[in-house]
Amino acid sequence: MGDSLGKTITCRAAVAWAENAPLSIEEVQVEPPKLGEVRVKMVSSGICGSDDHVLKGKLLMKFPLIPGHEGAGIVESVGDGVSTVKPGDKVLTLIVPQCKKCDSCLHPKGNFCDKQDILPCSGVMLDGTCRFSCRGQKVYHSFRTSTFTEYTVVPEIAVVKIDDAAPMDKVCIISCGVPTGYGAAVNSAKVTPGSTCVVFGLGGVGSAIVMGCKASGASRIIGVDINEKKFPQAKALGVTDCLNPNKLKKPVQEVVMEMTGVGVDFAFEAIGLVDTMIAAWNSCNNSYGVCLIVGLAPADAQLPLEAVKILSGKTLKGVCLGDYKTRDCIPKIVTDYLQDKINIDPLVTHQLPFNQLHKALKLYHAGKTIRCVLLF
Ligand code: COD
Ligand code: ZN
Repeated sequence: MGDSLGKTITCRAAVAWAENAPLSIEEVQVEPPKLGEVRVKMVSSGICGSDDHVLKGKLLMKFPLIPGHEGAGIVESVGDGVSTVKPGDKVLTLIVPQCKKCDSCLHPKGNFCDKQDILPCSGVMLDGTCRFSCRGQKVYHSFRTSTFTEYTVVPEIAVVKIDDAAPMDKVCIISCGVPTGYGAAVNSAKVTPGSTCVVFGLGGVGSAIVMGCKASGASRIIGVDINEKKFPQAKALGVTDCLNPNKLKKPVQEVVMEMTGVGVDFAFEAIGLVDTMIAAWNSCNNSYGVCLIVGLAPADAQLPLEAVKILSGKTLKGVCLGDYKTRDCIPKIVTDYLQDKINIDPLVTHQLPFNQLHKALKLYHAGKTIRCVLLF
Protein backbone atom coordinates (compact mmCIF):
# COMPACT_ATOMS: atom_id res chain seq x y z
CA MET A 1 0.00 0.00 0.00
CA GLY A 2 2.17 2.82 1.43
CA ASP A 3 4.28 3.45 -1.68
CA SER A 4 1.43 4.22 -4.05
CA LEU A 5 -0.43 6.51 -1.65
CA GLY A 6 -1.36 9.77 -3.34
CA LYS A 7 0.42 8.74 -6.53
CA THR A 8 -0.73 7.62 -9.94
CA ILE A 9 -0.54 3.83 -10.30
CA THR A 10 0.45 2.21 -13.58
CA CYS A 11 -1.16 -1.21 -13.98
CA ARG A 12 -2.87 -3.49 -16.49
CA ALA A 13 -6.44 -2.96 -17.58
CA ALA A 14 -8.74 -4.04 -20.38
CA VAL A 15 -9.49 -1.09 -22.64
CA ALA A 16 -12.30 -1.02 -25.20
CA TRP A 17 -11.09 1.57 -27.73
CA ALA A 18 -14.38 1.59 -29.61
CA GLU A 19 -17.69 -0.24 -29.65
CA ASN A 20 -17.47 -3.75 -31.08
CA ALA A 21 -13.65 -3.59 -31.04
CA PRO A 22 -11.85 -6.44 -29.26
CA LEU A 23 -10.74 -5.57 -25.74
CA SER A 24 -7.05 -4.92 -25.44
CA ILE A 25 -5.03 -5.40 -22.27
CA GLU A 26 -3.02 -2.22 -21.86
CA GLU A 27 -0.85 -0.41 -19.37
CA VAL A 28 -3.03 2.32 -17.90
CA GLN A 29 -2.54 5.12 -15.41
CA VAL A 30 -4.94 5.24 -12.47
CA GLU A 31 -4.96 8.56 -10.61
CA PRO A 32 -5.29 8.74 -6.84
CA PRO A 33 -8.84 9.06 -5.48
CA LYS A 34 -10.20 12.59 -5.13
CA LEU A 35 -12.67 13.95 -2.59
CA GLY A 36 -15.24 11.27 -1.73
CA GLU A 37 -13.54 8.60 -3.85
CA VAL A 38 -11.88 5.27 -3.17
CA ARG A 39 -9.10 3.49 -5.06
CA VAL A 40 -9.57 -0.27 -5.07
CA LYS A 41 -7.13 -3.06 -5.90
CA MET A 42 -9.32 -5.55 -7.74
CA VAL A 43 -9.25 -9.18 -6.66
CA SER A 44 -12.00 -10.57 -8.88
CA SER A 45 -14.61 -9.47 -11.39
CA GLY A 46 -17.52 -11.28 -12.95
CA ILE A 47 -18.42 -10.88 -16.61
CA CYS A 48 -22.04 -9.74 -16.67
CA GLY A 49 -24.47 -9.52 -19.58
CA SER A 50 -24.53 -5.74 -19.15
CA ASP A 51 -20.78 -5.57 -19.88
CA ASP A 52 -21.50 -7.28 -23.15
CA HIS A 53 -24.24 -4.68 -23.86
CA VAL A 54 -21.65 -1.95 -23.16
CA LEU A 55 -19.04 -3.46 -25.48
CA LYS A 56 -21.59 -3.81 -28.27
CA GLY A 57 -22.46 -0.14 -27.96
CA LYS A 58 -26.06 -0.72 -26.88
CA LEU A 59 -25.82 1.75 -24.01
CA LEU A 60 -24.43 4.78 -25.82
CA MET A 61 -21.31 4.90 -23.66
CA LYS A 62 -18.24 6.96 -24.43
CA PHE A 63 -15.12 5.19 -25.68
CA PRO A 64 -12.36 4.36 -24.94
CA LEU A 65 -13.54 2.88 -21.68
CA ILE A 66 -12.62 0.25 -19.12
CA PRO A 67 -15.57 -2.14 -18.81
CA GLY A 68 -16.72 -4.27 -15.88
CA HIS A 69 -18.83 -3.54 -12.84
CA GLU A 70 -19.19 -6.81 -10.92
CA GLY A 71 -16.11 -6.43 -8.75
CA ALA A 72 -14.59 -7.49 -5.46
CA GLY A 73 -11.40 -5.88 -4.22
CA ILE A 74 -9.41 -4.38 -1.39
CA VAL A 75 -9.30 -0.66 -0.66
CA GLU A 76 -5.83 0.67 -1.55
CA SER A 77 -6.41 4.29 -0.54
CA VAL A 78 -9.22 6.77 0.07
CA GLY A 79 -9.70 10.41 -0.87
CA ASP A 80 -10.59 13.23 1.51
CA GLY A 81 -13.92 12.96 3.27
CA VAL A 82 -14.25 9.18 2.95
CA SER A 83 -15.48 7.61 6.18
CA THR A 84 -17.26 4.33 5.39
CA VAL A 85 -14.29 2.34 4.08
CA LYS A 86 -10.56 2.35 4.84
CA PRO A 87 -7.40 0.89 3.26
CA GLY A 88 -7.33 -2.88 3.63
CA ASP A 89 -11.12 -3.31 3.70
CA LYS A 90 -12.65 -5.99 1.50
CA VAL A 91 -15.27 -4.28 -0.69
CA LEU A 92 -17.71 -4.81 -3.54
CA THR A 93 -18.22 -2.23 -6.28
CA LEU A 94 -21.82 -1.11 -6.84
CA ILE A 95 -23.31 -0.37 -10.25
CA VAL A 96 -26.18 1.29 -8.39
CA PRO A 97 -24.74 3.48 -5.65
CA GLN A 98 -26.58 4.60 -2.53
CA CYS A 99 -25.98 8.27 -1.80
CA LYS A 100 -28.53 8.23 1.04
CA LYS A 101 -29.53 11.79 0.11
CA CYS A 102 -31.54 11.71 -3.12
CA ASP A 103 -35.29 11.19 -3.39
CA SER A 104 -34.89 7.54 -4.36
CA CYS A 105 -32.49 6.75 -1.49
CA LEU A 106 -34.73 8.52 1.01
CA HIS A 107 -37.92 6.82 -0.18
CA PRO A 108 -38.54 3.49 1.61
CA LYS A 109 -39.14 1.68 -1.69
CA GLY A 110 -36.58 3.39 -3.93
CA ASN A 111 -33.14 2.07 -4.81
CA PHE A 112 -32.32 3.70 -8.17
CA CYS A 113 -30.02 6.35 -6.74
CA ASP A 114 -29.77 9.65 -8.62
CA LYS A 115 -26.01 9.26 -8.68
CA GLN A 116 -26.05 6.05 -10.78
CA ASP A 117 -24.38 6.24 -14.16
CA ILE A 118 -26.53 3.74 -16.08
CA LEU A 119 -29.41 5.86 -17.38
CA PRO A 120 -27.82 7.82 -18.92
CA CYS A 121 -24.13 6.90 -18.91
CA SER A 122 -21.73 9.84 -18.62
CA GLY A 123 -18.57 7.74 -18.33
CA VAL A 124 -17.08 10.20 -15.85
CA MET A 125 -16.78 10.45 -12.08
CA LEU A 126 -19.18 12.64 -10.09
CA ASP A 127 -16.93 15.71 -10.58
CA GLY A 128 -17.11 15.27 -14.35
CA THR A 129 -13.53 14.02 -14.87
CA CYS A 130 -11.87 10.61 -15.43
CA ARG A 131 -9.26 8.85 -13.31
CA PHE A 132 -7.92 6.63 -16.09
CA SER A 133 -5.59 7.33 -18.97
CA CYS A 134 -3.80 5.16 -21.50
CA ARG A 135 -1.13 6.18 -24.03
CA GLY A 136 -1.71 9.79 -23.04
CA GLN A 137 -5.42 9.59 -23.78
CA LYS A 138 -8.33 9.93 -21.36
CA VAL A 139 -10.17 6.64 -20.73
CA TYR A 140 -13.80 6.67 -19.58
CA HIS A 141 -15.36 4.75 -16.70
CA SER A 142 -18.23 2.32 -17.17
CA PHE A 143 -21.05 2.75 -14.64
CA ARG A 144 -18.44 4.51 -12.39
CA THR A 145 -17.18 1.06 -11.49
CA SER A 146 -14.79 -0.23 -14.24
CA THR A 147 -13.57 -3.50 -12.78
CA PHE A 148 -11.58 -5.07 -15.66
CA THR A 149 -8.45 -3.43 -14.27
CA GLU A 150 -5.93 -4.15 -11.53
CA TYR A 151 -6.85 -0.85 -9.87
CA THR A 152 -9.97 1.27 -10.19
CA VAL A 153 -11.37 4.43 -8.63
CA VAL A 154 -15.02 4.54 -7.55
CA PRO A 155 -17.14 7.02 -5.61
CA GLU A 156 -17.43 6.13 -1.92
CA ILE A 157 -21.19 5.80 -2.44
CA ALA A 158 -20.54 3.05 -5.03
CA VAL A 159 -18.48 0.80 -2.80
CA VAL A 160 -19.34 -1.18 0.32
CA LYS A 161 -17.31 -3.03 2.92
CA ILE A 162 -18.04 -6.74 3.25
CA ASP A 163 -17.18 -9.43 5.80
CA ASP A 164 -13.44 -10.05 6.25
CA ALA A 165 -14.03 -13.78 5.81
CA ALA A 166 -15.60 -13.41 2.33
CA PRO A 167 -13.94 -15.64 -0.32
CA MET A 168 -12.86 -12.97 -2.78
CA ASP A 169 -12.64 -15.31 -5.75
CA LYS A 170 -16.42 -15.73 -5.74
CA VAL A 171 -18.22 -12.93 -3.92
CA CYS A 172 -17.79 -10.47 -6.80
CA ILE A 173 -21.02 -11.89 -8.25
CA ILE A 174 -22.82 -10.62 -5.14
CA SER A 175 -21.99 -7.17 -6.47
CA CYS A 176 -24.49 -7.53 -9.33
CA GLY A 177 -25.70 -10.88 -10.67
CA VAL A 178 -26.90 -12.32 -7.38
CA PRO A 179 -28.87 -9.32 -6.07
CA THR A 180 -30.14 -8.54 -9.58
CA GLY A 181 -31.57 -12.03 -10.04
CA TYR A 182 -32.14 -13.52 -6.61
CA GLY A 183 -33.35 -10.17 -5.30
CA ALA A 184 -35.81 -9.75 -8.19
CA ALA A 185 -37.50 -12.98 -7.04
CA VAL A 186 -37.28 -12.84 -3.25
CA ASN A 187 -37.27 -9.09 -2.58
CA SER A 188 -38.99 -7.42 -5.51
CA ALA A 189 -41.58 -9.97 -6.72
CA LYS A 190 -41.77 -11.69 -3.33
CA VAL A 191 -42.48 -15.00 -5.06
CA THR A 192 -44.99 -16.97 -3.00
CA PRO A 193 -44.87 -20.64 -1.95
CA GLY A 194 -46.62 -22.92 -4.44
CA SER A 195 -46.60 -20.31 -7.19
CA THR A 196 -45.75 -20.82 -10.86
CA CYS A 197 -42.93 -18.82 -12.44
CA VAL A 198 -41.34 -18.38 -15.85
CA VAL A 199 -37.81 -17.07 -16.31
CA PHE A 200 -36.76 -15.77 -19.75
CA GLY A 201 -32.97 -16.08 -20.09
CA LEU A 202 -30.95 -18.62 -18.13
CA GLY A 203 -27.64 -16.76 -17.94
CA GLY A 204 -26.06 -15.62 -14.71
CA VAL A 205 -28.91 -13.30 -13.80
CA GLY A 206 -31.70 -15.68 -14.91
CA SER A 207 -30.05 -18.51 -12.95
CA ALA A 208 -30.00 -16.34 -9.82
CA ILE A 209 -33.71 -15.60 -10.41
CA VAL A 210 -34.36 -19.36 -10.58
CA MET A 211 -32.53 -19.79 -7.25
CA GLY A 212 -34.71 -17.08 -5.71
CA CYS A 213 -37.94 -18.64 -7.04
CA LYS A 214 -36.88 -22.02 -5.69
CA ALA A 215 -35.86 -20.58 -2.31
CA SER A 216 -39.29 -18.91 -2.13
CA GLY A 217 -41.05 -22.24 -2.59
CA ALA A 218 -42.33 -21.88 -6.17
CA SER A 219 -43.84 -25.19 -7.26
CA ARG A 220 -43.19 -24.80 -10.96
CA ILE A 221 -40.39 -22.84 -12.62
CA ILE A 222 -40.38 -22.73 -16.41
CA GLY A 223 -37.02 -21.75 -17.91
CA VAL A 224 -36.82 -20.21 -21.40
CA ASP A 225 -33.59 -19.96 -23.40
CA ILE A 226 -32.51 -20.38 -27.00
CA ASN A 227 -29.31 -22.07 -25.83
CA GLU A 228 -30.16 -25.59 -24.67
CA LYS A 229 -26.71 -25.94 -23.10
CA LYS A 230 -28.15 -23.86 -20.26
CA PHE A 231 -30.87 -26.40 -19.47
CA PRO A 232 -29.01 -29.00 -17.34
CA GLN A 233 -27.61 -26.32 -15.01
CA ALA A 234 -30.96 -24.58 -14.84
CA LYS A 235 -32.66 -27.83 -13.88
CA ALA A 236 -30.07 -28.40 -11.17
CA LEU A 237 -30.98 -24.98 -9.74
CA GLY A 238 -34.73 -25.66 -9.71
CA VAL A 239 -36.18 -25.20 -13.20
CA THR A 240 -38.92 -27.79 -13.68
CA ASP A 241 -39.61 -27.30 -17.42
CA CYS A 242 -37.29 -25.96 -20.13
CA LEU A 243 -38.46 -24.29 -23.32
CA ASN A 244 -36.44 -23.35 -26.39
CA PRO A 245 -38.57 -20.78 -28.30
CA ASN A 246 -36.75 -21.64 -31.55
CA LYS A 247 -37.99 -25.22 -31.36
CA LEU A 248 -41.63 -24.48 -30.56
CA LYS A 249 -44.37 -24.46 -33.16
CA LYS A 250 -46.20 -21.62 -31.39
CA PRO A 251 -45.07 -18.44 -29.69
CA VAL A 252 -43.55 -19.28 -26.31
CA GLN A 253 -46.17 -17.30 -24.37
CA GLU A 254 -48.91 -19.49 -25.87
CA VAL A 255 -47.04 -22.60 -24.77
CA VAL A 256 -46.64 -21.19 -21.25
CA MET A 257 -50.38 -20.40 -21.20
CA GLU A 258 -51.22 -23.97 -22.25
CA MET A 259 -48.81 -25.52 -19.76
CA THR A 260 -50.24 -23.56 -16.85
CA GLY A 261 -53.83 -23.22 -18.01
CA VAL A 262 -54.14 -19.75 -16.50
CA GLY A 263 -50.75 -18.14 -17.01
CA VAL A 264 -47.98 -17.81 -14.45
CA ASP A 265 -48.03 -15.93 -11.17
CA PHE A 266 -44.59 -14.43 -11.82
CA ALA A 267 -42.72 -13.86 -15.09
CA PHE A 268 -39.15 -12.56 -15.25
CA GLU A 269 -37.30 -11.20 -18.27
CA ALA A 270 -33.50 -11.49 -17.91
CA ILE A 271 -32.34 -11.05 -21.50
CA GLY A 272 -32.89 -7.38 -22.32
CA LEU A 273 -34.90 -7.78 -25.53
CA VAL A 274 -38.24 -6.18 -26.31
CA ASP A 275 -39.69 -9.36 -27.81
CA THR A 276 -38.95 -11.45 -24.74
CA MET A 277 -40.34 -8.68 -22.51
CA ILE A 278 -43.62 -8.89 -24.43
CA ALA A 279 -43.55 -12.70 -24.23
CA ALA A 280 -42.99 -12.52 -20.45
CA TRP A 281 -45.87 -10.06 -20.07
CA ASN A 282 -48.17 -12.28 -22.12
CA SER A 283 -47.21 -15.37 -20.10
CA CYS A 284 -48.65 -13.86 -16.91
CA ASN A 285 -52.04 -14.54 -15.44
CA ASN A 286 -54.35 -11.77 -16.62
CA SER A 287 -55.74 -11.01 -13.20
CA TYR A 288 -52.96 -11.34 -10.65
CA GLY A 289 -49.82 -12.11 -12.68
CA VAL A 290 -46.73 -10.00 -12.07
CA CYS A 291 -44.15 -9.42 -14.81
CA LEU A 292 -40.72 -8.22 -13.77
CA ILE A 293 -38.36 -6.68 -16.30
CA VAL A 294 -34.81 -7.34 -15.15
CA GLY A 295 -33.02 -7.03 -18.51
CA LEU A 296 -31.84 -3.70 -19.82
CA ALA A 297 -33.24 -3.02 -23.29
CA PRO A 298 -31.20 -1.21 -25.97
CA ALA A 299 -31.07 2.56 -25.43
CA ASP A 300 -33.72 3.64 -27.97
CA ALA A 301 -36.11 0.66 -27.79
CA GLN A 302 -39.86 1.08 -27.18
CA LEU A 303 -42.02 -1.54 -25.48
CA PRO A 304 -45.38 -1.87 -27.30
CA LEU A 305 -48.09 -3.61 -25.26
CA GLU A 306 -51.79 -4.09 -25.94
CA ALA A 307 -53.11 -1.24 -23.79
CA VAL A 308 -56.50 -2.80 -23.12
CA LYS A 309 -54.96 -5.82 -21.43
CA ILE A 310 -53.60 -3.88 -18.47
CA LEU A 311 -57.16 -3.41 -17.14
CA SER A 312 -57.53 -6.99 -15.98
CA GLY A 313 -55.21 -6.40 -13.08
CA LYS A 314 -51.79 -7.74 -13.91
CA THR A 315 -48.67 -5.85 -12.95
CA LEU A 316 -45.65 -4.79 -14.97
CA LYS A 317 -42.66 -3.79 -12.91
CA GLY A 318 -39.07 -2.89 -13.64
CA VAL A 319 -36.40 -3.86 -11.16
CA CYS A 320 -32.73 -3.03 -10.84
CA LEU A 321 -30.42 -4.79 -8.35
CA GLY A 322 -33.40 -6.57 -6.83
CA ASP A 323 -34.80 -3.29 -5.46
CA TYR A 324 -32.11 -3.47 -2.79
CA LYS A 325 -30.71 -0.31 -1.31
CA THR A 326 -27.25 -1.43 -2.22
CA ARG A 327 -24.94 -0.28 0.60
CA ASP A 328 -27.51 -1.29 3.22
CA CYS A 329 -28.37 -4.71 1.79
CA ILE A 330 -25.55 -6.19 -0.29
CA PRO A 331 -23.14 -6.88 2.61
CA LYS A 332 -25.96 -8.91 4.22
CA ILE A 333 -26.09 -11.18 1.15
CA VAL A 334 -22.36 -11.84 1.60
CA THR A 335 -22.98 -12.70 5.26
CA ASP A 336 -25.91 -14.94 4.26
CA TYR A 337 -23.56 -16.74 1.88
CA LEU A 338 -20.96 -17.21 4.63
CA GLN A 339 -23.71 -18.59 6.88
CA ASP A 340 -24.93 -21.03 4.20
CA LYS A 341 -28.30 -19.28 3.87
CA ILE A 342 -27.73 -18.81 0.15
CA ASN A 343 -25.36 -20.79 -2.05
CA ILE A 344 -23.88 -18.83 -4.93
CA ASP A 345 -21.28 -21.49 -5.81
CA PRO A 346 -23.27 -23.11 -8.65
CA LEU A 347 -23.38 -19.74 -10.43
CA VAL A 348 -19.57 -19.49 -10.66
CA THR A 349 -18.95 -22.04 -13.38
CA HIS A 350 -15.56 -20.70 -14.49
CA GLN A 351 -12.61 -18.82 -12.96
CA LEU A 352 -9.73 -17.54 -15.07
CA PRO A 353 -6.76 -15.24 -14.51
CA PHE A 354 -7.27 -11.70 -15.79
CA ASN A 355 -4.70 -12.17 -18.56
CA GLN A 356 -6.99 -14.86 -20.02
CA LEU A 357 -9.77 -12.32 -20.46
CA HIS A 358 -10.15 -13.16 -24.14
CA LYS A 359 -10.65 -16.82 -23.37
CA ALA A 360 -13.19 -15.84 -20.71
CA LEU A 361 -15.12 -13.69 -23.18
CA LYS A 362 -15.03 -16.52 -25.72
CA LEU A 363 -16.54 -18.91 -23.17
CA TYR A 364 -19.18 -16.29 -22.32
CA HIS A 365 -20.09 -15.74 -25.99
CA ALA A 366 -20.19 -19.47 -26.63
CA GLY A 367 -22.85 -19.63 -23.90
CA LYS A 368 -20.72 -22.04 -21.87
CA THR A 369 -20.66 -20.05 -18.65
CA ILE A 370 -23.20 -19.04 -16.07
CA ARG A 371 -20.65 -16.71 -14.55
CA CYS A 372 -16.98 -16.60 -15.44
CA VAL A 373 -14.97 -14.80 -12.76
CA LEU A 374 -11.73 -13.07 -13.65
CA LEU A 375 -9.02 -13.30 -10.99
CA PHE A 376 -6.35 -10.60 -10.62
N1 COD B 1 -34.75 -15.90 -26.13
C1 COD B 1 -34.41 -16.65 -25.08
N2 COD B 1 -33.20 -16.59 -24.49
C2 COD B 1 -32.29 -15.75 -25.02
C3 COD B 1 -32.58 -14.94 -26.14
C4 COD B 1 -33.88 -15.04 -26.71
N3 COD B 1 -34.24 -14.32 -27.79
N4 COD B 1 -31.48 -14.21 -26.43
C5 COD B 1 -30.54 -14.55 -25.52
N5 COD B 1 -31.03 -15.48 -24.68
C6 COD B 1 -30.37 -16.08 -23.53
C7 COD B 1 -28.91 -16.43 -23.75
O1 COD B 1 -28.74 -17.68 -24.37
C8 COD B 1 -28.36 -16.42 -22.33
O2 COD B 1 -28.44 -17.67 -21.72
C9 COD B 1 -29.29 -15.45 -21.59
O3 COD B 1 -30.36 -15.14 -22.47
C10 COD B 1 -28.58 -14.13 -21.20
O4 COD B 1 -27.65 -14.43 -20.26
P1 COD B 1 -26.21 -13.73 -20.11
O5 COD B 1 -25.38 -14.65 -19.27
O6 COD B 1 -25.72 -13.32 -21.45
O7 COD B 1 -26.50 -12.40 -19.33
P2 COD B 1 -26.74 -12.15 -17.77
O8 COD B 1 -27.61 -13.19 -17.21
O9 COD B 1 -25.43 -11.91 -17.12
O10 COD B 1 -27.50 -10.73 -17.78
C11 COD B 1 -28.66 -10.56 -18.44
C12 COD B 1 -29.31 -9.17 -18.15
C13 COD B 1 -30.35 -8.95 -19.21
C14 COD B 1 -29.96 -9.16 -16.80
C15 COD B 1 -28.26 -8.06 -18.21
O11 COD B 1 -27.60 -8.08 -19.39
C16 COD B 1 -28.94 -6.69 -18.10
O12 COD B 1 -29.50 -6.17 -19.01
N6 COD B 1 -28.84 -6.09 -16.95
C17 COD B 1 -29.40 -4.81 -16.72
C18 COD B 1 -30.37 -4.87 -15.66
C19 COD B 1 -29.79 -4.58 -14.34
O13 COD B 1 -30.46 -4.54 -13.34
N7 COD B 1 -28.54 -4.42 -14.29
C20 COD B 1 -27.87 -4.24 -13.09
C21 COD B 1 -26.47 -4.35 -13.39
S1 COD B 1 -26.14 -5.52 -14.63
ZN1 ZN C 1 -24.29 -6.60 -13.92
